[in-house]
Amino acid sequence: MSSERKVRILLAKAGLDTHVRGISILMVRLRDAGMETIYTGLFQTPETIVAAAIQEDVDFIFLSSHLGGHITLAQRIIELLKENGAENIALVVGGVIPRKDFPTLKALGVREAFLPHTLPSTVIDFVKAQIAAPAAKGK
Ligand code: B12
Repeated sequence: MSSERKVRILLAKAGLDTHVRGISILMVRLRDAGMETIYTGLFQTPETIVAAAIQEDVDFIFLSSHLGGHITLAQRIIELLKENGAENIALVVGGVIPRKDFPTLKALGVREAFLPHTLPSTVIDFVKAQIAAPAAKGK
């Protein structure tokens, strides 16, 4: 990992989904691993998430979704990233994401999706691998 700039990750919850335990644990673990984390708080929209991501100059948006809205949310977030010329920000989704939705999410442009009960260490390894391969990351 470059010592110049820490990787920056925006963690987001959208709509009426208040399942915050996973994202809270993840945020602390990412921080402990030396990454910069920004949390949006609850009840966000794709518009507020993308605006915050651009303003905070993040590398990743981590959308945590537990109530089944992940495909609609991901589609809109990716649309907004494109509209704002911010395709370099990678969208990653986790929470309660069924495996059957992975192909749809990937086709929309989601960088990676994670199944329920994914360990923070798995997510940290993923981010480190993305940083080590900047071409894959699109930056
Ligand atoms: C605890 C819980 C609640 C608590 C939430 C407390 C809180 N403030 O967080 C309460 C009781 C409030 C609740 C309410 C509801 N819940 Co609830 N809840 C759960 C439960 C049992 C556990 C979630 C949890 O905290 N897990 C522990 C954390 C640590 O794990 P995690 O969230 O999976 O996160 C880890 C990973 O997934 C990953 N991760 C998480 N997010 C992300 C994001 C990214 C980008 C990445 C990379 C990784 C990642 O990292 C985390 C750390 O390892 C789940 C069932 C389950 N087993 O998941 C149902 C569940 C999510 N709930 C469900 C439902 C339906 C509801 C209610 C609608 C019930 C109702 N009728 O009122 C409400 C909705 C409330 C709302 N507005 O959001 C359903 C959702 C169904 C679906 N998606 O199809 C589930 C799946 C239960 C079920 N089997 O039906 N719930």
